[in-house]
Amino acid sequence: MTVTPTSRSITNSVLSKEQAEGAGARVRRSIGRPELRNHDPFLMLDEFNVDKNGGFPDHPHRGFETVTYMLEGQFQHEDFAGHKGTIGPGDLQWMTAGRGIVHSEMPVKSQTRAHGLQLWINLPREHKMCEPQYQELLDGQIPRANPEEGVVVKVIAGESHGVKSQVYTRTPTMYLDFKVAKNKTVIQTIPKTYTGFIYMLKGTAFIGDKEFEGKAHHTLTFSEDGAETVKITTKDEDAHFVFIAGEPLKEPIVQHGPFVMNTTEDIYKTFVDYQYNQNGFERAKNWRSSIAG
Ligand code: FJE
Ligand code: FE
Repeated sequence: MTVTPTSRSITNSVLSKEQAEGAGARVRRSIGRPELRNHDPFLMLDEFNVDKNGGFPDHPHRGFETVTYMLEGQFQHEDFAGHKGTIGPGDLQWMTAGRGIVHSEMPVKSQTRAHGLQLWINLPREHKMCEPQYQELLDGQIPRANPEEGVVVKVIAGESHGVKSQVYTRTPTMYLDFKVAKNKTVIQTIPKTYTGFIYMLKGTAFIGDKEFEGKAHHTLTFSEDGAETVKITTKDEDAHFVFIAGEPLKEPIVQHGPFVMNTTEDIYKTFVDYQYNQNGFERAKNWRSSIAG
């Protein structure tokens, strides 16, 4: 007989060092780095730090979602359909690229530093070519769970301690931002079949029954043993981390930079569509953002 443990444990811990990305931006890559490739359904997680000279000028996406969560500073975005805005501290942009988005993501120039997280979530085959959609929430519109004094969970997607997010996830996903004071224990439930990880932003947390130590800028991946909770303890330091989990798609992944499809044939079609401004890229013709100059 096999016994299901009560808490998931940690199977891997990887440090993300800063690297150059985009145009003069710096990122700490979590999921997507060589040791953490394709953590199905997640493709990439970057902790980005951009000063006023950097950013991510005009570029396309197809076949997945980008979730941008600001921690400090302001980011502006503009796409080829004229959708634009500014994301400030604590705000969220959940962008379903679907069949195609071309956009620019740049810090607001008067700011000294823009700091945040961008997660790439793969889309299941039947949603890869869906109409693009934005779900945008200001900090104050994101619900909080407060299971005990000193523990605050922002529920970006999914559910924590009875508090549910209204974000629609085509790929079932949990995205929780935890701020935990020292000397606390929190139990977070997680569906049996989900894969998941914690990315540490600040301080130290101890995860699972064996209290695996997690420190800032480390990704800690969960065991896939069917346990339905994750036990998290703090000791002599406060901790800030994100808890991200989702249902694996178990589909073939063919990725070429910002295009993620199921087959090489569909990637080839995507290059043709992008080059000839068709099948979702119509508005890319002669478009240039006004913010990336
Ligand atoms: C990129 C394709 C991309 N990490 N973190 C290729 F889409 C990107 C890209 C980003 C990005 C954007 C933000 Cl706002 C935050 C990010 C990659 O836009 F950098 C490359 N090279
Ligand atoms: Fe982008």
